[in-house]
Amino acid sequence: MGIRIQSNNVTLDGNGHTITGSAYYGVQLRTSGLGITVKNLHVEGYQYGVYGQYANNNRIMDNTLSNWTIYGIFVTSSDYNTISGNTITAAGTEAYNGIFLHTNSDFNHITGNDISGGMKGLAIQFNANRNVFAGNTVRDTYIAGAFILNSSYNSIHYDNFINTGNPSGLSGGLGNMYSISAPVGGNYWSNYDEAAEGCADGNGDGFCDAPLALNGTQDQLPRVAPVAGCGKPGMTLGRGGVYWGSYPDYEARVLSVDYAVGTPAIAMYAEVVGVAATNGVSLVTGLPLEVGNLPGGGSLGFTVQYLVPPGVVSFNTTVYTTAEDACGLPYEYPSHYPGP
Ligand SMILES: [Ca+2]
Ligand SMILES: [Ca+2]
Repeated sequence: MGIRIQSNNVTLDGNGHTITGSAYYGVQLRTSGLGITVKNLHVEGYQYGVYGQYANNNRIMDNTLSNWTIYGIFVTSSDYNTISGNTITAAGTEAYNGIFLHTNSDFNHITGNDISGGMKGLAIQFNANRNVFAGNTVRDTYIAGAFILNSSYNSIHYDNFINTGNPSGLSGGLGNMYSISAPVGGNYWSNYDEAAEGCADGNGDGFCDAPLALNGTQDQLPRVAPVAGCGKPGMTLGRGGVYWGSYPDYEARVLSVDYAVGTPAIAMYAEVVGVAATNGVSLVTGLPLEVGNLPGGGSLGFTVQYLVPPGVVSFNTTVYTTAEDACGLPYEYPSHYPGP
């Protein structure tokens, strides 16, 4: 036995220290574990690196799980957990899965992990639904990079699958996806990234022009090059024209201001969630205002209309936007909207 956590709202910060053993569990979350954080811990050996049962709303982050012999991270009947930034390395090809979401494990968010060895990098099985696996790298697995069995509405996108064979895919279940819409798209597959392997990118959009057939499904937008990870979008806001849109607008004192949101990294579903203004100026434009999906290096424009009281000749304004990064993690610019 390694470490068993039986209380809620506990943080275990390993601070880089190592626990070593060969028993069942390196770290075990039990008794309806809630709000537990396990981070910066090196778990060496054990059959299960981290094991959770009825464990919800926990964070397993930035740990190193090495030489586990059955599963790196195994959760069953466990929801809303964040599993991020872990390095998960199997003892050998006879170990099973790097991450295993088992029976009734739903709404887990798995990002930025580096998983290698074992039979499968990720397995989602037995009515485990609505989990997201994005921004991870899976390499050198014996059977599959990722496989979904009899589970529904899971999304596996924006990951790197390097030397993972190609029986990834699914069997049974509904609504599972190996790609979402551009600019995020699907996954990078090292066995489908060049013309000789069937991946041509004639239109230069960074996605293979033909989908990749997987077991029981497809990656609709396989990526030509590996992804670098999630990447907060790092949005910027530029101001364009300031003008009365029409004579009726002028008479009603409705002022239009053009803006453009730019980003060096992919930003999904960017939208304006709040606008603050001084000097009694109020907002005409309804919120939230959808900006759209921004590819990395791109920008999109939008217009905000203000109601300017008589006699006001200048005012300051702050536009608050939100977006998701390529892994679906929230991002706020320039900060959290404090409310009207
Ligand atoms: Ca290749
Ligand atoms: Ca293409």
